[in-house]
Amino acid sequence: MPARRRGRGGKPVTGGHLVRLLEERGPIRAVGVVGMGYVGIPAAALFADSGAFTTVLGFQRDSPTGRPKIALLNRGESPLGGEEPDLAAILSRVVTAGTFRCTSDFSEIAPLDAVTVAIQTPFARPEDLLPDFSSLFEGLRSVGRHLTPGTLVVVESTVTPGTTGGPARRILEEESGLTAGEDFALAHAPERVMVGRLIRNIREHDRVIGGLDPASTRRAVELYTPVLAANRVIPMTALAAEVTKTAENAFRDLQIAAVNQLALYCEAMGVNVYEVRAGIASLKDEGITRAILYPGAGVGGHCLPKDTYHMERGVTTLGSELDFPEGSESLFVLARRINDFMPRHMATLTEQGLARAGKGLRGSRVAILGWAFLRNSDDARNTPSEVFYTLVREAGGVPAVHDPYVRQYPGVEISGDLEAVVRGADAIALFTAHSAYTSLDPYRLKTLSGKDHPVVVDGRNLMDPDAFIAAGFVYRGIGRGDKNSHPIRRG
Ligand code: SAJ
Repeated sequence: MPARRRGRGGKPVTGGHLVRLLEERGPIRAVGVVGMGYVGIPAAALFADSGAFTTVLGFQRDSPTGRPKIALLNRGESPLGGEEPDLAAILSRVVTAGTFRCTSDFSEIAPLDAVTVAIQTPFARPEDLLPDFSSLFEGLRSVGRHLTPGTLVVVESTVTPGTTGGPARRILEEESGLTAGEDFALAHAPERVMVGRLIRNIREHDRVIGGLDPASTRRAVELYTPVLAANRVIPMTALAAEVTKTAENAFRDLQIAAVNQLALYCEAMGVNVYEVRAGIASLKDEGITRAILYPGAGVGGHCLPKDTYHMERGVTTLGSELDFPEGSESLFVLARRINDFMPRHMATLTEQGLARAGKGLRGSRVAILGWAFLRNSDDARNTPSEVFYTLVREAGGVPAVHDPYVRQYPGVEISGDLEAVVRGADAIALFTAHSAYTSLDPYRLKTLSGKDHPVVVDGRNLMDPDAFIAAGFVYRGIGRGDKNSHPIRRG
């Protein structure tokens, strides 16, 4: 391990050395972004397009999947799927202007003034809820190997609280022989982008920026200010920024769990949760809000299912003397359990509906409408539909999946032909609120099913219960306690 930098007399250099180094460097001019994914690409494009920086380099590993990405980006084209407003135009502009270039040569980090790291941190194995930081740490090692005094390093990935000042700092120091907060600046600026609005989110969301020390925070604020449109930079410590990011998603997950539990209660009490929801939402005044969200078939995506566990792991590893009700489970973990229960509840509703039609799941064909975790998206990460699909198969049912956007998924056949998927179905379960499902014709679906009393289970409140009941369906809906015990009509 390279010897740590030492000052006169051999003592480790401490104090305002970093401030002097940053002053000597002057304003940030050359920026690097490590990780050309859905976070790094728009970030690099906006840095390059801001007019504040002369050079922006995108760093991508030279791998079978990385190489084509580099070529595309250097042609000013986006390798990202789906609609991303403004991204293609900005990329083309900055490549033509020569302010952005993509490379796999990490030695080009050495002359840069700032380097951000935007590498995803998925679950290693969802069941053990431990993040896989291997790619992020490999990226940090590449940065550390070429890090020079006075450079700013920013971690944008969502990480367990304590990562920036802990393992990330250690890797950078070990690889460079430099000291964070003395020889280089280190900060965490969590990404807050959503697929489909990457450019808008970076420009318009307030930006939480947390440095290991005040000088690092100030330097990171200098880096991001030029790309923020009207919004604010919110400076804090790196640890506070890590907690902010994981908690903001834990809170959203909690809000969804609260209304999901209310939906289960309304089913049990014979009430329509959507009427109750509208009633609750009507109470608003200065400073009074219920922020009640929507119940549904489950919570998927790349953020909410994991960020609660990042926060909980932060408390476990960093928390000293946590004072909490004896033997009580974390509210946030319970929220995760409730949200993860919803696709199971969908299976129960399906079984109940089939029983009303004198059938069971075994041998029944179950059409699943929607595989994406979000409406009108092709993103299927951690989709609740997969939990339901597995339950149906384990019960001896035959699932058939339709999605208008998702074309492929490991081990699952997904069709874009709705009528083919519904044909012969004993039950139809709606999981994703795609626009394609907002005007389904009950009589057409019943004809396609070929059944006297097919079952329909509405996981996203898209269907009119009375219309489907009138057509002869057995109806079940999340939160529809007012309809779930309806008499069966001839249709
Ligand atoms: N969901 C519900 N009920 C709701 C809202 C969402 O069941 O009322 C479900 C969705 O169906 C989906 C899951 O939750 O399966 C996640 O939906 P989401 O709207 O939270 O979308 P995400 O996962 O892309 O969340 C992102 C997050 N943004 C970032 O991490 C930068 C989250 O912090 C944002 O609040 C959210 O976008 C947003 O508000 O758009």
